[in-house]
Amino acid sequence: MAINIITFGTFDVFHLGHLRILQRAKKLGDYLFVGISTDALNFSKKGCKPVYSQEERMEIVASIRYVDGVFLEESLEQKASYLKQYKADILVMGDDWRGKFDHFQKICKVIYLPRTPSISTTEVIEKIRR
Ligand code: C2G
Repeated sequence: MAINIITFGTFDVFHLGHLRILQRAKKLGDYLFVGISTDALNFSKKGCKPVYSQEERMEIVASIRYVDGVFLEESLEQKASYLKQYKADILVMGDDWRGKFDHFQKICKVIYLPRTPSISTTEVIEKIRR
């Protein structure tokens, strides 16, 4: 039986940290599905609009060779239904989310992978600004 992996994120100003979590997530199974935070969800979480629109972020992530499908994550509360819809066997998140998704362990396995050090969208934006 194929193993389905699912992960979520904004993936704004796509960088190596994003690429590496997708690569490592894909290695854990056969199919990788990625929920991309909508612009509205991002605004509600972080109080600002992403640099790239949800359509642009979806198109970029969908083109990554480790990714088999993308969809929009409209709200954090719908996570359980996304996990069921995509028949997820494993939910992968970066360890900045450690512990936050443990309650989904009744639906699927939950794995937190270490973040790639020293890179973030915020830092890239800061570097360009300077
Ligand atoms: N990431 C990483 N290394 C970095 C930066 C990010 O491994 N240096 C991972 C994060 O841990 C996350 C994924 O890349 O798993 C996407 O990162 P973000 O776009 O920052 O995602 P976020 O806004 O935290 O959205 O429902 C959960 C949210 O949608 C997660």
